[in-house]
Amino acid sequence: MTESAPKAKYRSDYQSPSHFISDVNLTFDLHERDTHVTAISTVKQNTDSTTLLLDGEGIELVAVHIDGQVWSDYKQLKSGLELSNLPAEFELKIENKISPITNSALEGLYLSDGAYCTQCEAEGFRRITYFLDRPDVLATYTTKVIADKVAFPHLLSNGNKVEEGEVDTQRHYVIWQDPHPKPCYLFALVAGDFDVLRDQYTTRSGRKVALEIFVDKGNLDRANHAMVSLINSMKWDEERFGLEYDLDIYMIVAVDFFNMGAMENKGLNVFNSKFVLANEKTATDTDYLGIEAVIGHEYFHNWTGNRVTCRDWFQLSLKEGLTVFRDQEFSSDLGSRAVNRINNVRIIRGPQFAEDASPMSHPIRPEKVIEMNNFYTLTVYEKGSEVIRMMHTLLGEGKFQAGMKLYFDRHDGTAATCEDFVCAMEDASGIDLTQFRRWYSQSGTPTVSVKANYDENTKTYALTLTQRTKPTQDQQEKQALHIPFDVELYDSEGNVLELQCNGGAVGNVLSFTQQEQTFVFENVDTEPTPSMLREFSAPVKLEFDYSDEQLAFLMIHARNEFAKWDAGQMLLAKYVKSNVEAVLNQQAITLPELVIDAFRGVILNDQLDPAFIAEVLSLPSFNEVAGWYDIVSVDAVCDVLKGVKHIIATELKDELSATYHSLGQQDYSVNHSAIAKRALRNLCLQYLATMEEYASLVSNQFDVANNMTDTIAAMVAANSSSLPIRQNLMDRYSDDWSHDGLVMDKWFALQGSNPSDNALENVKACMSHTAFSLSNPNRVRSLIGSFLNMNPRRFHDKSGSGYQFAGEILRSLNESNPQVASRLIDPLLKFKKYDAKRQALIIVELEKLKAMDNLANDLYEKVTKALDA
Ligand code: B3K
Ligand code: ZN
Repeated sequence: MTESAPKAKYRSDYQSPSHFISDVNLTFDLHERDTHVTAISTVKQNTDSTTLLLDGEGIELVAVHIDGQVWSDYKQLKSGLELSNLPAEFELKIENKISPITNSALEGLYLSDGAYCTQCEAEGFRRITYFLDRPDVLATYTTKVIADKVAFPHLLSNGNKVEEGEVDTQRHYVIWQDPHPKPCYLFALVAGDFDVLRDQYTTRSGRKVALEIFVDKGNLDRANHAMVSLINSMKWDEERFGLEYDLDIYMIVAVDFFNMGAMENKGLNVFNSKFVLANEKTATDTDYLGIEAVIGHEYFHNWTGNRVTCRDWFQLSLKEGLTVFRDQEFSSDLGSRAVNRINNVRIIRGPQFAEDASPMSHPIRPEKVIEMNNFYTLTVYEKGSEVIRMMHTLLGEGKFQAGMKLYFDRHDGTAATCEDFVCAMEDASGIDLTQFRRWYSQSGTPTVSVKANYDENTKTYALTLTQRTKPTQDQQEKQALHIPFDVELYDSEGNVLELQCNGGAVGNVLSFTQQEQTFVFENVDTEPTPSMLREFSAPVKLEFDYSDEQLAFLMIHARNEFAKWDAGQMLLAKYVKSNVEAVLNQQAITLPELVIDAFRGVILNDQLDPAFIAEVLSLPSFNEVAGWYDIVSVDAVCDVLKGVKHIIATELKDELSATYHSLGQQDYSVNHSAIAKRALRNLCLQYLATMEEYASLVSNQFDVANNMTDTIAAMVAANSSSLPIRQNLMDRYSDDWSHDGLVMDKWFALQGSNPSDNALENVKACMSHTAFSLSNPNRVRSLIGSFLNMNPRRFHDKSGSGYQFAGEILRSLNESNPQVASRLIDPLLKFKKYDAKRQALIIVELEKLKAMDNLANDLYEKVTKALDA
């Protein structure tokens, strides 16, 4: 373990900074090993302290000047620089050196395939220079970048370009000025040799904005979709939120080495190339939709995150939850609302619920943090977005937008808190959100159990709701939450009943605020079928004893697609659970005719969107199913998911095959209807591939595919059904694409999730593939991440070989890139979900990590939480 244990920070300890910095003048003289940074800041005392503690990590101090004079009254500490006896206002000049080429953690200034780039959120700026690296210190930035002319023709930073010129015959410079005050986490610098895709956008009020997307040389033909998505985002934010862009230029740079998806630096987004580059040969429909969502997300941060930022990092969900909500709405307005909602709900019900139940469980606004990078979580982002969505449901679009407007009126240009946001929503709407605020402070997943009672004499239908949140590791006591509970009642003909309570009509969204609460609906002539938690109106687990007939009924009659899908999922869940029991008792896996017929009805319904049908026919993932159990029987669940898939395939063979053949398309285009057809056709292929007789359909699709979506669908089918042609398809793909890491990521992911016995040896062998590198986060996530997260059978092999492999990789990444290591470790933290033997094997690996003398804070925080549990 580390010599002195890392210290946690608490939300309750927030204090405003001792000093503010109003503007910064930065100069970067770029050299691989020896970049010289000069930072001249205007500093003003904010408290009575004459001491200023600047953050700094891994940097070499060269000189300190105050008001032009050499300053020697300072101490260099492990985590920064302490300046003492300072005047009330002064100009601070710091000179220091950094070494981008040895920066493998990809935080601060580093090299990505020869191009300089930065990543400062959350606390990376302190690896660039000594600074008040906290989001409530907002300054205007002027940045001069100097580098070799030939190797780095493009020198970029935030804001507008104000000057450029030559330093000498070899080196040139550019000066950028960002007029908008920002925290240092939004600072960015890029220097490299790129191809540039250019366009222009004119905002609603007439501002002309230059749009530039920088990609590696030769990749220009893969940048169009990103540009279209950017323009769509700018337009959508004006139309739906009334928000316009505020600079004359918007730049996006795609880099291959990046720890996450993208970063919203003011005016200069840096993106993982995965979320920029796409053409039909290299990218799937899912990639295209991912690009649209991430381009939108980063663009929307310009207002929710940049113009109004976070006071401290505990408030992260203020910008992330809200911006995820905005990007989900963007994708839903542009594409299929139902399909988007389904996919977002799958994330909550699968990995987010799992996080809520894990040793890392935390509220969307955490109380205690050791390493901030560990809190860019599904809880803060996705559950955070659900919390915003619940407010939207309670207020309605009109009042919600009034709340947004008030929020910007009050907080534009400042650093705000989650409380500020809720206050704005409350003040603009007049709706009391006092109890609702508990969603910000309470962790864990509530379960809502419902009991129904129909009284024929009084013609009333009563729903009694109880809510309970299990204790979580971080919080034992749980309180009742304000849950918007959206409900509809159907008569036996499938007509929707108007809801009436206490003699008057009521809306569909019930405010469920107590531990137990009964809602009595009047004038209900016959016993109705309830459709509940419609649109997943709150991030909770629903328990209700539906009969198979009621669920099949809702799959047909529910008015909205999400409710139909959800009924289908509940029906599947019942039979996944009962079959797990059966398998554990050595009985056969079965599905009743009613279930088969219900799904047959959906596949044959030509009124439904094919993309939606594909969602209805998709089984829950292993990880989602695992969440239904305290201790999960890995092999039984895998057997059941495979068995149920096979039964549906054999029973619906004719319908699946006919649908497959009816949905072929000559040309490839990326629009909702074309994507929807491919989605359903490829879903049919996945089912058909479970039957030997259809192996040739898979290889034929691979042979004739004119786009990556169809190619990958064939490979996924061959991989998951372990078809004999699998190896041949894998080899041909690798022959075509070994030169392109991004395209090879799909191949690596298939290797990682390969269900066959020798998957682990193959994964190890793949680490020597020319396209693989442990220093590239995308490669690591594709190959190793998919083995840990998407290959339950092999990762949880009883021998412990999967866990040992994970341990080895984690020990290596702990040194080179702790952030990537910390993401990868998550499945190991959940060891309590497995049997005693597996638990013991995982604990061995966690203990080995804990014993390392250079364990990074990122892993320290997670490993100790898991072992303390
Ligand atoms: N704000 C960044 C995430 C930064 C992660 C730091 N470890 C991307 C985003 O959410 O848009
Ligand atoms: Zn974000």
